[in-house]
Amino acid sequence: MEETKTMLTLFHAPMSRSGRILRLLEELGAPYQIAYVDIRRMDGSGGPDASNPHPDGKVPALLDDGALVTESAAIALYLADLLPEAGLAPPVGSKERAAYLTWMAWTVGELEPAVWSKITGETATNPYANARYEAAVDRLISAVWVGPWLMGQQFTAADVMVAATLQWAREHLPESPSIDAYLERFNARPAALSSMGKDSPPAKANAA
Ligand SMILES: N[C@@H](CCC(=O)N[C@@H](CS)C(=O)NCC(=O)O)C(=O)O
Repeated sequence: MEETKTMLTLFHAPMSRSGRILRLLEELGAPYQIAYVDIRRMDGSGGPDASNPHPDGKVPALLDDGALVTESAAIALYLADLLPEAGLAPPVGSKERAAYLTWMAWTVGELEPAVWSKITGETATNPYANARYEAAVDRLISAVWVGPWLMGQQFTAADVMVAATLQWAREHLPESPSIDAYLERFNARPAALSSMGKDSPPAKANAA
């Protein structure tokens, strides 16, 4: 069989959505490099970085030997399928793929917008936004209550997407021992420590 050689580059900014792809790469055990880039931050700091190939100057962006993938969910799907031996994605064509793809799309299509509507206060003034938020919370809690992972015993890239979102969104969600226990399980995995250590660029050695 022909060996696939791939050079993956993750364009990453500390404390941002690219952290979940960094975590996924650590979970996958893939050889990759990180290109740390600047981004425009909500507090007005930062700005688009000329070295970032993302068309909107955002992160994450992934280059695989010149092929550019953007959008967290697309990158996560791409990577987990690229490295099937890591076992983080059910095989294409399998029935397990149904739930897996659903969770992937749900994270960016429902969970994230629901949390944002809570953060902006829209849930307090707009009943539709509030109902959408409540539905996302209910679905999340009933999934993680069963556990240990979204797809039962199998930890998948969908858990990385959901749990990494929960890491920053936790304070905007209701009290729930099930969510907390799910996050604890996620944070106890070995890749948690290694990805955390790479979130910021290595400090430059002090001049003697
Ligand atoms: N839908 C995109 C969102 C990416 C995104 O908004 N990333 C933020 C960081 S958390 C960013 O790069 N912002 C810079 C900007 O808006 O210019 C994804 O999931 O990849």
